[in-house]
Amino acid sequence: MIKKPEACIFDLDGVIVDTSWYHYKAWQRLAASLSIQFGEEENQQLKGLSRHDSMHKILEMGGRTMSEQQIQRLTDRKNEWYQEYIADLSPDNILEGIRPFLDELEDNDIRKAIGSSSKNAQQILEALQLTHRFDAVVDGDAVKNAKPDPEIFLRAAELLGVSPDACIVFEDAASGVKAANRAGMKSVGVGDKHFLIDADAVIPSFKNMTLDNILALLEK
Ligand code: B16
Ligand code: MG
Repeated sequence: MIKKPEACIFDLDGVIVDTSWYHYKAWQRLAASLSIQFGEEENQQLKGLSRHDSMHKILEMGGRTMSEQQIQRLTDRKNEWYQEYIADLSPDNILEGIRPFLDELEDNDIRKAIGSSSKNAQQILEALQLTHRFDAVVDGDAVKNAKPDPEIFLRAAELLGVSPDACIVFEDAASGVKAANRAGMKSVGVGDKHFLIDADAVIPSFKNMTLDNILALLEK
């Protein structure tokens, strides 16, 4: 069997917590205000991108251009709506299987980090009461380049003091899988295989998932 990793790096939105739905709803509301068509397919292309890059992508989809000042105003509005949607976030929103998997990593002395493009990541981890479970948190405020750039994951490995090839990344976004692959880490997609074709392995969720299950999938 493939060697146990020294560290696991988790994406936040869509892997640890179900907030990706609220990102979707807030972007859809913004796109509607601009009369730009925005559904599930379009949303997949946004996952993992920074707020600013997501806004650019939506404008591109609508064949529109705007000044940076207008873009700033719109992304601020989107974030206000998103903040309203996640105001009641609690540990109940942690996705199924995450807690036992974190326990298993701790039992095996495997380090854990968050690698998220979100500037709301720290606040979300606090609301979930999960901050103390991670040895490092790298979020959208900590880096210059968001996913698909590998900076977020490389910074996490550096903070953990672990070599990139000894890390497994868990990601629900194609852009995040790309970032993990570019960082020279193993990538495990979480969700629909159809959108995660570049991942080394894909799991539907963490429900009933153990480290051995994942290592076996990575070996194939
Ligand atoms: P914010 P992740 C990403 O988080 C989301 O997938 C993406 O939809 C969002 O636009 C991005 O964070 C920025 O989030 O507006 O909160 O700064 O999946 O990398 O944890
Ligand atoms: Mg995500």
